[in-house]
Amino acid sequence: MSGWLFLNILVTSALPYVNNVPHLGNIIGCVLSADVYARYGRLRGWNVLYVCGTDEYGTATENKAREEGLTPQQICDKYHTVHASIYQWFQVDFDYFGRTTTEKQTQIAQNIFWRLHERGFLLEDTVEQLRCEMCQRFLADRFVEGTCPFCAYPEARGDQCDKCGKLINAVELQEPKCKVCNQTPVVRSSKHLFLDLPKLEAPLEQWLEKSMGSGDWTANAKQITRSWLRDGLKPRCITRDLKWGTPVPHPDFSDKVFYVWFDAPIGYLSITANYTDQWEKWWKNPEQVELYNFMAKDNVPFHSVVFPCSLLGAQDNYSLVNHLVATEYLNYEDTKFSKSRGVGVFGDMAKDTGIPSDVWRFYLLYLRPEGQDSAFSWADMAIKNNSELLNNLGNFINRAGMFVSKFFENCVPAMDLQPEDKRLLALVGWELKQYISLMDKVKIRDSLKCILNISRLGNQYIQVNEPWKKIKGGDTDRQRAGTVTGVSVNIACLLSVMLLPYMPTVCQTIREQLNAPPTVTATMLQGTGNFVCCLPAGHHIGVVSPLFQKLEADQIEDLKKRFGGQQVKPSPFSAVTTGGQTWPCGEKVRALKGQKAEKAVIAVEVDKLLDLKKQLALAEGKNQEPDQTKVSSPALFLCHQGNSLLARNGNRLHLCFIYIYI
Ligand code: B3M
Ligand code: ZN
Repeated sequence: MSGWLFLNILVTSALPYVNNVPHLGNIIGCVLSADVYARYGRLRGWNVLYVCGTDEYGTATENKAREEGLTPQQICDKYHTVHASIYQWFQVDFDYFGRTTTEKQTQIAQNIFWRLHERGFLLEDTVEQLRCEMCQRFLADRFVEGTCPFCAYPEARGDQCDKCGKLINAVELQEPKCKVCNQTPVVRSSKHLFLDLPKLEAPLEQWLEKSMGSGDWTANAKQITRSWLRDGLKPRCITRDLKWGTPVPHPDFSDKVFYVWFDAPIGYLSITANYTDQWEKWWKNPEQVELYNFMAKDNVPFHSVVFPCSLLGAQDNYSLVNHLVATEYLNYEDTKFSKSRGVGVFGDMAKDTGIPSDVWRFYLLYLRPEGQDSAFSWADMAIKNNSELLNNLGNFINRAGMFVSKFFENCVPAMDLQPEDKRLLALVGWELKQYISLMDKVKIRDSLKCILNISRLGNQYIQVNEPWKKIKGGDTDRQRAGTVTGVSVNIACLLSVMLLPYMPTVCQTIREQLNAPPTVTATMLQGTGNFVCCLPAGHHIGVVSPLFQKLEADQIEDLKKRFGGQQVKPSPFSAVTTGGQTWPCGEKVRALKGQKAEKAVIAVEVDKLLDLKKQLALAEGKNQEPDQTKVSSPALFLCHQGNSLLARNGNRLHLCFIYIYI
């Protein structure tokens, strides 16, 4: 946030793909992070609009439909509901959670398309592609298999060979086969439209300089964007030979749809349009709107380069991103989340653990991969719950409330502030200011620490002053017990306000227990940012009870077994097992193949190996095309130092993502 001028805050979370159940990494990467910021903005009294929705078009949906024997529309309907209910359970408070398969999406996407066309920002080119006549469709690279033209491996994919690791152009595969029906596809050339990014590069750079200069872009977002620009932009194909997509309105391309990455970000606009007729006040009003885009880092180039170019080229005074907030990756225990391998905790499982939604939110936000990768761990979740929530935060708030109810008949006592109390309030005030300035800069994980610091200070204060002893003493002691109790319960009240973005239910419970007036939020966070006494002497509080429960070791072991996917079984992937010997990945694959291991087991190792190769190639500055299905990349070769990603060997790493998605 730059100053106080902009009070219309438009918050978006990357639109999750509809065809999967999101895992914890997906949830913290976008919807939950954006939710905390949106809630914080509302707390501050800003005019916030938070929109999100499911990203529903594309091959992945078509394939899922085939897999489940449903139509693409049925798949979208089914999984849209799954997503919506997961986010509801996590208390993600969207103003509107929509979807991309709507009439408004078609209207707005086609309008942007025509404007780009009229202004000469689209190019035509012919592309050679494989087409399966049996299935009557062009084959996405991942849906064709054949013999590798380099190493003759018979099961090479259309984009890459799993044996030699070389990138392949699908039309170069020998004896290609359609993965769905096993027929031989034919090479067809097809005319496509490209967004002329080179022509838009100058206005883009001009705008980026301004936006990055005044907005809060995370370091990774700036770096990924700059690495794209450094090599110069190339025209980008925006059409695909598919059925499940927004139709291209141009008569020469009437059998095509838009490429999902051209289409999906337009979803932000159409979802808003489905929410309100006034959508243009948000999306065509750059002077009065501050736009915050939340996402995981693999989505950055589409939000900082491709989509802004579409909007700039359309020349319709669109609001462009002012703050691009990208997380690093959340890993699961010591590995990656993986849908295909069933590893990790998925959104629909969280509620079945019996651990409250607020505790899940707390732990994910405490871990938020802000600036560097982090890892979810069951054991650590128990530790953080027991130490930070139960012993620190919950303990302080509960003691403060209990003193009022037990020693002062539910009535906040008179306070006569001594230097020691004033010192405490100054420290609390400092943490509050810190919280506000970190939140303003979207440092969500860091500002959570301010809350925990305050309750730690509060616990020490109670410990030193021992009101439970002083209450039994003479008048002076009793008065001192009163002051300490009154100060503590007011700090507890402040904590409830600061907690709201993170733990909305707990916040509400504390307020009920303290019988806090509804005006507390306005008083505490919309004013000067100084600590204010909201529960004056004489205020009656409600019924106080503990806020958190201990997570026991055996309980967490159980949960890990039930919900941890393959991690808990003795796994051939996690440790190197063969003969107790340590195998580098490549050897391991060969060994497994030698042992005629299951295809799926080998595939996992091959995946790891390819990932390593990819990281290495990136580290060496080679340009590779990452697999668009990857949710996260391993931190194996990456370490984070300050603002720059460095390879372990000290080479500067130019991150470059090129996604081919059809
Ligand atoms: N659905 C990719 C993802 O979920 C994509 C984001 C679209 S944002 C407009 O990572
Ligand atoms: Zn086929």
